[in-house]
Amino acid sequence: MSLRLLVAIATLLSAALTHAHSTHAGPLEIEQAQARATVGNQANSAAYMEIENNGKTDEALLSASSPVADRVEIHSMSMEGDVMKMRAVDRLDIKAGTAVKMRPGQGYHLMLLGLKKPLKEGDKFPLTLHFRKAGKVKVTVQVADMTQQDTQGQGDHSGHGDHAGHDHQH
Ligand SMILES: [Cu+2]
Repeated sequence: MSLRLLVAIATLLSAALTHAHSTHAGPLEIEQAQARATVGNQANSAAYMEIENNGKTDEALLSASSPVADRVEIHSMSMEGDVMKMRAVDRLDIKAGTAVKMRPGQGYHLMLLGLKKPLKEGDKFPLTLHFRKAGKVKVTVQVADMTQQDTQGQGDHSGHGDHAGHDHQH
C-alpha cells in the first residue's frame, strides 16, 4: 500500500471521527452538539444540537445542566412583529419519529447562563440533558465560531445573533 494511499485513508478516518459526535440513548440520537464561542467577557452563550427520536413514543427534553455554566435554560425564539424574541420554555417536545434541529437564529437553543470561563473555539465541554423518558443523557459540546451561520440564516438576525444583547438577569 502506498504511503499516499495511507495518508488519504488517515485523512478520511480523522474526518469521520470529527463528525462522529453522535450520542445514542435508547431511541434518541443526539448529533452536532455545538456552542457559540464567546467574545470578550460575555457571560452567556447558546448551545445547539439535533435530537432525533427514532422511537414509537413521544419524548421531551425537560432541562439541561453543564459544569461550565451556572444555569442552562431551554429557549425558544419567535418573531413578534419585526422583533425576534426569545423566551424560556419548560420543555422541548420531540415527538415519536421526529427530530428537533436547533439552529442559530430560529427555533430552539439551550441558553448557557453565567459562564464560569470564556468558551473558546475548539474547546469541548460536557452537557447533561434530562429527558422525560430517557432520563439523563450526557453529551459533549464542541465550541465553534458560529458567526458564519448567523449570516447564512434567513432574513434579519439583528438583536438575537449575539446573546450578549439580551437581558438575562433575574
Ligand atoms: Cu437564549
